[in-house]
Amino acid sequence: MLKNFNVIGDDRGSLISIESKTDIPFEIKRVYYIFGNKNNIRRGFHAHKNLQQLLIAVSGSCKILIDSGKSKEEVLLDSPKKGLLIKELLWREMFDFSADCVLLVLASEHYDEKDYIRDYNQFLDLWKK
Ligand code: T46
Repeated sequence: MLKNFNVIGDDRGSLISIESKTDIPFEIKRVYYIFGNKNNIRRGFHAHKNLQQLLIAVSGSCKILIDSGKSKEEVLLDSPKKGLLIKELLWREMFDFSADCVLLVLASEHYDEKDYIRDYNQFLDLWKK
């Protein structure tokens, strides 16, 4: 789900504030950011069992493929004013990173490799149950 954030602007510039439970539906337990990606690389290729995340291209742009197991959608993140909320059990791939892209991620849980579903067929099987 794409969200547009309110910009608090004045003659010095702009500021966006994101608060847990108010602007996003979870408590933020972890923050990470992805940057300096090589040309034409694609990242992700997994789903999460429980994790919810909000992705924001705070600089530059990238595209995100969201696959629900039944349909696929491509989302362009090209503004710090936009955030993509990715709930659990959605396959994601990130690609077309601009050289200046900094992809900020706010996450609902601490890092846990056991929460990852990295096998696409296993992901599809979950939706068949
Ligand atoms: C996601 C997309 C949007 C950590 O040690 N701590 C962390 O918090 C994260 C996110 C990663 N790592 C380690 C695990 C790997 O050895 O960093 C390495 C790269 O992670 P990964 O290959 O999973 O990165 P991406 O870009 O494919 O996926 C990341 C997140 O892992 C994932 O949750 O939804 O960004």
